[in-house]
Amino acid sequence: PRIVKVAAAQIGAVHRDSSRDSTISRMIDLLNTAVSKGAQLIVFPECAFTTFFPRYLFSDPAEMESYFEDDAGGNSIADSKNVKPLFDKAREAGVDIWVGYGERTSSGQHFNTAVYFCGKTGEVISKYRKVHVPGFVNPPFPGAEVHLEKRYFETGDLGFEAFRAPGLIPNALKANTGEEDTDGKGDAIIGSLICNDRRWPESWRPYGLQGAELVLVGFNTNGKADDIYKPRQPISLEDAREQALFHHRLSMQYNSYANSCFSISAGRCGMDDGKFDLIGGSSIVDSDGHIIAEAKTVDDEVVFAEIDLEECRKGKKDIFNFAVNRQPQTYGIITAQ
Ligand code: CDT
Repeated sequence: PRIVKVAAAQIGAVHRDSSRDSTISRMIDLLNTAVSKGAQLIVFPECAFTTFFPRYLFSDPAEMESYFEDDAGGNSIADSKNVKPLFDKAREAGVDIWVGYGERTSSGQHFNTAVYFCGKTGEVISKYRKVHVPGFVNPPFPGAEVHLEKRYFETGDLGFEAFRAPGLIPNALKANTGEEDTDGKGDAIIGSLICNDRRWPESWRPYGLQGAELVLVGFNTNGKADDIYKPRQPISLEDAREQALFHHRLSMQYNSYANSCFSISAGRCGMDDGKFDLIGGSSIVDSDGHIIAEAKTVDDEVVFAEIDLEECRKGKKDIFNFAVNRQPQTYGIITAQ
């Protein structure tokens, strides 16, 4: 067996005027709780340090910029004074963390980004920039409270590059065949996705093709339908949440199954500013598509599981043995422009 102890650190309501410091201190509490359960890897949500700001149309550009972290590449996010205490804690505890944030590059570009930070080496070892940026550039009518991610983020330009996490768990499985990987790199093969990406099979398959055993996802998903997506028949808040949770689970479960990988999803949830409802449902899903642990609240909560990456072998060697069963010569339409 290749056992690894993992956690999703779900974060409840964070308001427009919540300070970074108060959110970071909640995240450190979550990290400590996860560590006390034995977690080696802790996944935090998308845009974890602030409220989900793309829902606002800012009249003051300085306020918009205040939600971003400056990131010149390399390890800089871990050294950024706004958020350093979280990375320092991870380093101190020797645990790996994955966390999403609004990234402002040195050339002034803005991305919806996540990094994987290795607690043992104290380094950011992977960065991912959200590819499927949903929503609008402009509100469809004045005053519409809609998702404005396309206004604030560029399309991610780093592709779907799987990576190895040094020291997390040895003996990765080879992409395609599920055989032992003897290239000497050894460690678990991991991929990153951010929120809306999880709904697209096209985001998962590149990781599956690289042999991913674990896909990490941060999300902010509305329970209440945005104005523009209002259902024809008004539905209750409870029903709206249930529908949103259904599609979240469907995406995590099917794509974990179809790529024979485990997945961990961590959500920002709860009622932001008393009116923006975000679903919980942070989860750990096995490589057969079963939910093995799921959040019970819409508040700060650690979802924990001990998983055996060896289980990925089953699908990778059998029905989803890509080398044997895929027919890529027939899939051209998927990448045609
Ligand atoms: N954060 C994020 O990507 N949320 C989207 C909502 C899309 S509604 C325009 C999601 O897919 O959950």
